[in-house]
Amino acid sequence: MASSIPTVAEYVVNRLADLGIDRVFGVPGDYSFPFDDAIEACDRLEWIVCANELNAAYAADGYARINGVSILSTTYGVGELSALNGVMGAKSQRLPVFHIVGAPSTQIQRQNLITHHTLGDGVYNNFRAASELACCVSAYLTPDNVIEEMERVIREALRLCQPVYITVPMDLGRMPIIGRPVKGLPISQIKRAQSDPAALEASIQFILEKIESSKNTIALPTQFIANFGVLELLKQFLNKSNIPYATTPMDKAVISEANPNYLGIYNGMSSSPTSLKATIESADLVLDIGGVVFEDFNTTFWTDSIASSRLLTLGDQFVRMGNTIFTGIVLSDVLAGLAQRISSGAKSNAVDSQIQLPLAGEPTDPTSSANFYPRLHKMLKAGDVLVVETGTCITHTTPMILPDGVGFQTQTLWGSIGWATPAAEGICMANKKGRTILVTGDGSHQLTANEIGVMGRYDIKPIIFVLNNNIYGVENVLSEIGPSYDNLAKWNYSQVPGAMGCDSWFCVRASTVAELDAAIEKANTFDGASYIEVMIPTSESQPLPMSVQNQIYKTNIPGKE
Ligand SMILES: Cc1ncc(C[n+]2csc(CCOP(=O)(O)OP(=O)(O)O)c2C)c(N)n1
Ligand SMILES: [Mg+2]
Repeated sequence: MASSIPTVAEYVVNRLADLGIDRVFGVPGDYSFPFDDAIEACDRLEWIVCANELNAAYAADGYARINGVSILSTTYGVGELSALNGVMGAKSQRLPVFHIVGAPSTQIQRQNLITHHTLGDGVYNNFRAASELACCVSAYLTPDNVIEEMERVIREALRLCQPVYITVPMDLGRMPIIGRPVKGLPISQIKRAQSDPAALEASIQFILEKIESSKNTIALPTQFIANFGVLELLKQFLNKSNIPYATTPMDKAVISEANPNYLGIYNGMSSSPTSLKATIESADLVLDIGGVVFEDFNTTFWTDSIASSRLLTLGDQFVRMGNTIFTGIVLSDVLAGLAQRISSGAKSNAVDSQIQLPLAGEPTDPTSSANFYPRLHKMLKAGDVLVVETGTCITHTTPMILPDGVGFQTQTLWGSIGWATPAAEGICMANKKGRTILVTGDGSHQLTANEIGVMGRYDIKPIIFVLNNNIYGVENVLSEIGPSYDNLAKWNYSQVPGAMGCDSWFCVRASTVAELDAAIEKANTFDGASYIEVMIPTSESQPLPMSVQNQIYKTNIPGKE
């Protein structure tokens, strides 16, 4: 910090850095200069200046998925509003992103001066409600409230696992704080919330009894377990109990898929293997650990059917089975109690489900989904994180059984295309264990491809596959006519990194299986970023037959015939 007494802005960024954050994603702006300068001056934080605020928000989302928490810095009005879609996505996916925003000084406000980034109406809080909506809690800082306010918002962000909105007028941001600064702990050492002891004991007892009296129990662990920082407790519980588990697409690979107890992906009528739907829906007891999102894309249009009398949810601050509900309890305590007290279960007889997809295709064959995905699967190894965009790539990658230690990140619920490219940047910066491999459709990539230049600037080394089918393929499939609005502007994708200054990147277009094999081999050994454009026939994306579309859109919407 610049002086012994930090300014409000310096205090904020340093207090957040205490949580174990080493970068800030954002775009600077004059109202934010107090924050921008404080970030620059903080030797624990690196400024990652993104191509725009939406990209920055997606990158902060990605970084928080691996690191547990992140910082996004934008300027008043024009900046914060551009970030909103991304921050809202982080809210829906339950990620604590601290969104810090500088505002016009209170001197400007008191004089009622018309100033830039406003509506010219002399109102300075027009955007507050919009930004607040994307967060679980907000703070309006002054020199004398900043210490307490930071403790409050950090606590709430971690308790609720959602974004926070923090703003300060420029003049106040540059003033020294009043009071005694707090030196915080890294998130791994913070107890995020506490349970009522009696409710906790009753809920654990209830769960143990249900498991004890069930002949076959199946667990559905969720991504939220990782977000809440209690993955190790989940692993202890499942390892000790030997309860078999599956996940929904949104929760894929939250724990290892290379385990005899792993059953597959529960996705309603598209479950993988197909028999898994019946296996889960006929189980005596299904343990929803963290709160499964029974959403259309996560259950193939609500074709899930688990009787509520057999579904035991270990939720965020509650446990529920039918009408029995325990409240005032937190997941970490419930899982810790279960891990400690569950009886050891017999080892499963199931065989290790690791399956390598057959490598289809002759060297001269044109590239296609049929020959691309098995090759993608083959290159994966422990430490890798696969980041997959919304689009046809998600349907192909969801059923893949991933090797031990391979992570999988997607934005199933919020589903904002363009997310994956900047999110891969944030994930790559947080992922110290291995490679970050992005798979994106071309249409999605066009929304946020300018972030490639930022990746080059900060010298990160992702492996990027852009699937060029020249169409919004998945939309075309879902449309009965295959409309022209799903066609794309033709880009020469493999030239994009070069144009954006990524001079040392390995960039190539693969049109045949031989070219794809050579590209993957090079990416596997190259000490640098790789960008591989894979040609996929547009003809793969044919509209689904009307009968199937009717099934998707009408028959399975609850309450409709
Ligand atoms: C921000 C946003 N805009 C529009 C959509 C609607 N949408 C969903 S998937 C998709 C097309 C994706 O196409 P592409 O990335 O090329 O993947 P493909 O299916 O062709 O492999 C669109 C436009 C969305 N989900 N998010
Ligand atoms: Mg496409």
